[in-house]
Amino acid sequence: MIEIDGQLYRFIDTAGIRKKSDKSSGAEYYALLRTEAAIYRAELVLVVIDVTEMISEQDLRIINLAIEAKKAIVLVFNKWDTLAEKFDTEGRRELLEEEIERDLNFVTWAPRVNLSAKTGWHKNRLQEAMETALLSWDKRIPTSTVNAFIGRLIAEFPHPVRGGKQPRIKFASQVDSRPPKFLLFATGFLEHQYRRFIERKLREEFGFEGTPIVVSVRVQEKRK
Ligand SMILES: Nc1nc2c(ncn2[C@@H]2O[C@H](COP(=O)(O)OP(=O)(O)OP(=O)(O)O)[C@@H](O)[C@H]2O)c(=O)[nH]1
Ligand SMILES: [Mg+2]
Repeated sequence: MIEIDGQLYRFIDTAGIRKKSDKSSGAEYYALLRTEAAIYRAELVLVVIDVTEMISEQDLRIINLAIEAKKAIVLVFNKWDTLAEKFDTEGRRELLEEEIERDLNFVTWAPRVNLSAKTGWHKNRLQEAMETALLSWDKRIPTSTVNAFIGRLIAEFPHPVRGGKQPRIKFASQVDSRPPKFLLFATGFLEHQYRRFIERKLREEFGFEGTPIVVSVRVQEKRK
């Protein structure tokens, strides 16, 4: 239990999962199982990434586990002291930016905190990012607001016509939180691309920084 600014948090520390660990001992397997269990118990996952090494498959695996478990996420880039100009002779800082752009483009919604556990640099920024993510995870948008927004959106960007048919969203509502879940009632099948578009627009409008969101569609066929 750790108190930060009068707010109490329970942290679960997990064993690091290393690329070079001895697979034959099974240690890596059990570490991953325990990490998975910890993720399921948590509300928020702080994924600590070591900036002295390339973003690894393991890092991406942990992020994916957290997304699948539908938890709030903050990406913590640790050991930033090593990226100070006088130490960063090999241009690690620039490479890191490229790696982030290339490998982490599927979690652009997660806040990122650059810090150094060693020197304490920026450690005060962690709580703000955690609170942002948790607030998003908890957020509830009133149905009237969601509906009005979706109404305006589909008026401006209607679903493409397919085979003479054009599915319409008749009603939309946030049906759950932790994380936010939206249900769209449509007159026909909504294409994957269009769903993604709606999801992106919901994020733009309501700012779900730090949380996955779920968008489901229910198709209600017209009565003959
Ligand atoms: N330069 C630098 N080194 C750090 C920083 N944070 C941790 N380290 C070093 O990294 C090494 C690993 O630190 P740990 O705190 O044991 O890391 P961990 O992720 O808990 O490791 P496991 O529990 O074994 O998975 C140690 O040698 C630390 O001194 C940092 O901000 N800067
Ligand atoms: Mg440790």
